[in-house]
Amino acid sequence: MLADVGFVGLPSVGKSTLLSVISAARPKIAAYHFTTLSPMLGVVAVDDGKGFVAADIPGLIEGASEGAGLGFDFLRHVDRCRLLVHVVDIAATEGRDPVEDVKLINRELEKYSIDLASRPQIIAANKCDILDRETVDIPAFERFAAENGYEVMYISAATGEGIKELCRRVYERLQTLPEITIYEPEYEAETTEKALPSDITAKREDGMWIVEGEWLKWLMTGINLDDYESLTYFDRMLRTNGVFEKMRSLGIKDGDEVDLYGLEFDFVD
Ligand SMILES: Nc1nc2c(ncn2[C@@H]2O[C@H](COP(=O)(O)OP(=O)(O)OP(=O)(O)O)[C@@H](O)[C@H]2O)c(=O)[nH]1
Ligand SMILES: [Mg+2]
Repeated sequence: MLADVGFVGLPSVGKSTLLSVISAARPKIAAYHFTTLSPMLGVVAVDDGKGFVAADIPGLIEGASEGAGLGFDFLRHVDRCRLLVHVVDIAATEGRDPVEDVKLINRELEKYSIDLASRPQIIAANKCDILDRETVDIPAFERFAAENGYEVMYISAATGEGIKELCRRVYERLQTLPEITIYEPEYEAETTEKALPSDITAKREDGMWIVEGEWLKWLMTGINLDDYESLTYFDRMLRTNGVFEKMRSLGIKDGDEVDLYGLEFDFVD
């Protein structure tokens, strides 16, 4: 089952509470950070038989892209989501600034995948039940959202306020969004048995690293370099199979020029 919608946000903003009130899923909910350790899906029903699938994932924090907190390996669970519900603690219960929180999460998403970061977002401004308008500058939050084109819905996962409206709106938005296609060649399993991703060689010619390997060559033949999804897939394959790590161990450093069967780029792990 694939999720149509993914919940993103800092720890303890109420992502799991939200999933628990809109679906039959029973995620763990608690007042400490990183309560959710692995993604969870829920089927959300919106009036007569219509609905969508939502994925609750662990909280992201600053530096998640470098492995801080739980890192963000689980973001692949929302890779195919057509819409993100960005949950923010609008009551600033931990003394944070909701505008900065939204910016922080979006920066981390961008570091993971520009593609994922550019998916449409609805901001679910949660914990409205305990919002104190004297301490939180709501007009400033509204201005920030308007300037960035974010739709904001004020909710309380605790009292149920605004929850029905949020679900309806998510459903409506989904109707206008195309399916996400992620390029994955069908012959992957068969070929990977023959060669290992780590079997690569690197030699330096005129300041350029020439990197070669059977698995790499096989991967390259299935990639359409003009297609963004395809390149994203390629990057992910190299990353998850430890090829960047291996390249580093062969002496390749940040900023070095690399040639992979004609694909030239500056190495940045
Ligand atoms: N007052 C109030 N508290 C809420 C609301 N939503 C969630 N909470 C509380 O906030 C705390 C964190 O909620 P979770 O749903 O576990 O938060 P999360 O975003 O899933 O957190 P992680 O899994 O750690 O990323 C819990 O104590 C919830 O009871 C809300 O709308 N109002
Ligand atoms: Mg959670």
